[in-house]
Amino acid sequence: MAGEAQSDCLFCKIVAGEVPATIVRESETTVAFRDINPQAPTHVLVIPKAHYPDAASLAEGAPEIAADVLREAGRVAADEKADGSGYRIVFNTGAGAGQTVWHAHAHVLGGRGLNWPPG
Ligand code: D5M
Repeated sequence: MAGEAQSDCLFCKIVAGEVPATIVRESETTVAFRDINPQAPTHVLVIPKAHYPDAASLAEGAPEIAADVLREAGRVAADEKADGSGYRIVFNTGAGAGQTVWHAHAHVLGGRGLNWPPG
């Protein structure tokens, strides 16, 4: 069923505490933790605790949780003091866009200048 934990999902395992992560924020519906391969001084992933494969399916299936993810992303940026100079929230969607984990996640990137267009 939509939103149910998947036994083969890395981020579901982080939510369950079965895989370690450096958690920086948690809410009733979300977890935020540092990316294992940071691309900027601030690089935090914000995920819904419920399993949805990407941002669009999250927004379709649980729009209130999609909003929670965005709110928490903003709070991460503020906690990290990345909100003054600007930060980016990225949802890679699909293999061609670089998505490698099929559990919706917002990358929060900041703490350095960010080029546009992205690569
Ligand atoms: O982003 C998936 C991101 O997940 C990528 O930047 C690496 C990160 N990652 C992978 N495994 C871990 C663990 N165990 N902890 C923290 N971060 C992790 P995508 O947009 O799907 O490429």
